[in-house]
Amino acid sequence: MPDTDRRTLLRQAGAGLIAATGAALAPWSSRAARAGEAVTLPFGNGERPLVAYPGKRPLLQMTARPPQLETPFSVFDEGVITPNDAFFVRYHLADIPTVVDPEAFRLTVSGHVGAPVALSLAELKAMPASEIVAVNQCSGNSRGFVEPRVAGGQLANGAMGNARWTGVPLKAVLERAGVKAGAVQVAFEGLDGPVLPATPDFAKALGLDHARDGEVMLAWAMNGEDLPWLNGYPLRLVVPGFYGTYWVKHLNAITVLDKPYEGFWMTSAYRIPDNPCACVEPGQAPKTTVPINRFSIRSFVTNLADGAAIPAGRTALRGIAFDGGSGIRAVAVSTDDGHSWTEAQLGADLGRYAFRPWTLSVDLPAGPHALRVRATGNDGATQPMEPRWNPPGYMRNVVESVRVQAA
Ligand SMILES: Nc1nc2c(c(=O)[nH]1)N[C@H]1C(S)=C(S)[C@@H](COP(=O)(O)O)O[C@H]1N2
Ligand SMILES: [Mo]
Repeated sequence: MPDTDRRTLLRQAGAGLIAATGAALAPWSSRAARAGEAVTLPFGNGERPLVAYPGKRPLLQMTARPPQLETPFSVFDEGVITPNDAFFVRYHLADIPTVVDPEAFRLTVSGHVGAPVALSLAELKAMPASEIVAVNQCSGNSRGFVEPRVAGGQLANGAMGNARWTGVPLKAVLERAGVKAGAVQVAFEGLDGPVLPATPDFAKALGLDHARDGEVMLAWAMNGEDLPWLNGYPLRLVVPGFYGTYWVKHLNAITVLDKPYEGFWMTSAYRIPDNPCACVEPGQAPKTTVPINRFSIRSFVTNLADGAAIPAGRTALRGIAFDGGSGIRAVAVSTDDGHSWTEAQLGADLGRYAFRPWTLSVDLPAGPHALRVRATGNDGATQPMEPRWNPPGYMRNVVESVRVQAA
């Protein structure tokens, strides 16, 4: 797209977010233009104001500093791609960048490399591009439903989204600097930082083989447009199938390491029990932990909300499913508490990291019903009927159930 068209588009869409000669996030005052309404999520302390940030439609605000916004669940019924203006926002540190000059921006690749490089956006965009449709999901998505309750952001199911990412494979960028023998990991840092110097800066690391798998990418575009500011403008890491914590936003520094990265966000935070279910008895602490990694498999009904009143009879159900990259083999629905399951029809396949849409018509006589949905991956993994529990409330993937009243 010619630059002038892009600017016009961004001006129309982004409420003045991107200036013609550079880019800046609108000041706080105009940022928090309230949409005025509030939503109550179905758990204790679930009241959330709907707030419209620059480039975003009104989203459920979990915190304002830093902005943490959840996608209203009805958005997932609008289409299999999550629109940029509805995509969730997660930050750890309040000092988020508010100005980026796309001409002056550099991505550095240094550490255990032959020759450190500093690449401009133009240089990155001149490399052979890659594209992938992939789900980004926060480790703590759905944490608000965890019983017994756990500490952390109390999210419903809207800390996920499915987008088409355009960028350059990390592998190609690492080759530009030349990874030296003995390298074991690659660490990633963005432009945001802590407000207090004592707070550890946000940084994540991947194993070298993973970093060079050709799928992990540095993305500058999301659904055909520049990354929204709050989703990491001008560049972010995309780690298909892995939890969002690795998808470092405003990415500006890559460091190749000859020993494992020791930073707080790898060695203390974002860790799961080191066992096949990533779970422990409620209230217990795991003996050993490992860094969180691939998504657990999930599925949802998107066209009926819990508590909906519907006409009795034939009812069309719609929804989505996804996993950590094996791809969805089947989705099934039960209307009898899991005794019997009817296989749904799978929709368009946008790739093994994308939301997979599904549809099914069911007969619902007058009365109350619980609609349960369960996906199975190509790797044979499926969803449990009972929720797993771990202290940080990560990786929830219990079979969801939607209660409806047919009349
Ligand atoms: N620079 C930076 N990148 C970050 C984070 C952050 O705090 N700072 N949070 C991570 C986490 S935990 C998640 S879930 C995703 C969320 O991506 P989104 O805000 O684009 O939805 O960003 C990741 N990348
Ligand atoms: Mo996250």
